[in-house]
Amino acid sequence: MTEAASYTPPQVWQWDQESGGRFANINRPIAGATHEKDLPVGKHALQLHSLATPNGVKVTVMLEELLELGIAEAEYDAYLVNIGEGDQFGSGFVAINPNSKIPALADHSTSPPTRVFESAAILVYLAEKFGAFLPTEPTARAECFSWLFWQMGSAPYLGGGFGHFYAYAPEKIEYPINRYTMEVKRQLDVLDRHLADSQFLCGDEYTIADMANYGWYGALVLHNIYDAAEFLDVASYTHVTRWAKEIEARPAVERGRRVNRPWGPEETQVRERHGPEDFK
Ligand SMILES: N[C@@H](CCC(=O)N[C@@H](CS)C(=O)NCC(=O)O)C(=O)O
Repeated sequence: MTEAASYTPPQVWQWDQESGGRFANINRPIAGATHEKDLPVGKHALQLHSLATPNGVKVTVMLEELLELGIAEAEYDAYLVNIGEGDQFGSGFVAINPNSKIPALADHSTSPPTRVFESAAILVYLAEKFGAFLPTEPTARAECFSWLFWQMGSAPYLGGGFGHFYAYAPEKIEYPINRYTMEVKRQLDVLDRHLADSQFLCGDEYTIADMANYGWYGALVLHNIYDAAEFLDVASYTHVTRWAKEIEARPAVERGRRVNRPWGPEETQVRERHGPEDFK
């Protein structure tokens, strides 16, 4: 093992604003708004404020899947939240998500509007509102919730742990990279073993659990996030790859991945989405 720089924690931790790293300019040890800024409100009942990261894509995929089923009430306005610029700390955004993270949804079909934050809560809210992509039979519903919340508990080790130390930290430190690589490979193996015998995460029914897990693990095995595909040997997780490819071939997923995406080829970006014409 390589030598890590020694660090003796002080008695009481102090915020060092110069601590560096890719997200140093937005990381803070306090919550709340930094500036006054109202959110725009479009013409549809559902107002999404998001960005096409793995957590954001889960929700835009769900909304596009609902529209694909012909549910017109699932039409939505999607506004871009530039987290690198600190948009998530504007007063309007904090009012719908006190945790200052995308995605956040406001449903204006209720009075006052219903706010929903945390991607899994949004997926469940939409699934229950429209009666789709969430089994009603109790055993199947429990399996769906299990894989949905497995994803919510697991992905922070992938993103905040592995991704941070492998790709974003100002220096490569062997200890955390080893620790989180071990965990991410274990997670991929959990999925791979399960998907060896199952078309989707909850049997042969495509559900919000697949959408949530595809956002993260689909990006990992198909899109080389963190530039780590080779390092993690993602190609060896053949069942995860088969499952992710099957999901990615769905037209709603193709559209959902593009919404609120300010990067990649210009013609694939749909920075704001207000109707189907935005995909042209
Ligand atoms: N558990 C949350 C995580 C959301 C999250 O971490 N969002 C990130 C982008 S993927 C974000 O908004 N980060 C901005 C920040 O940390 O200031 C969810 O699933 O909705």
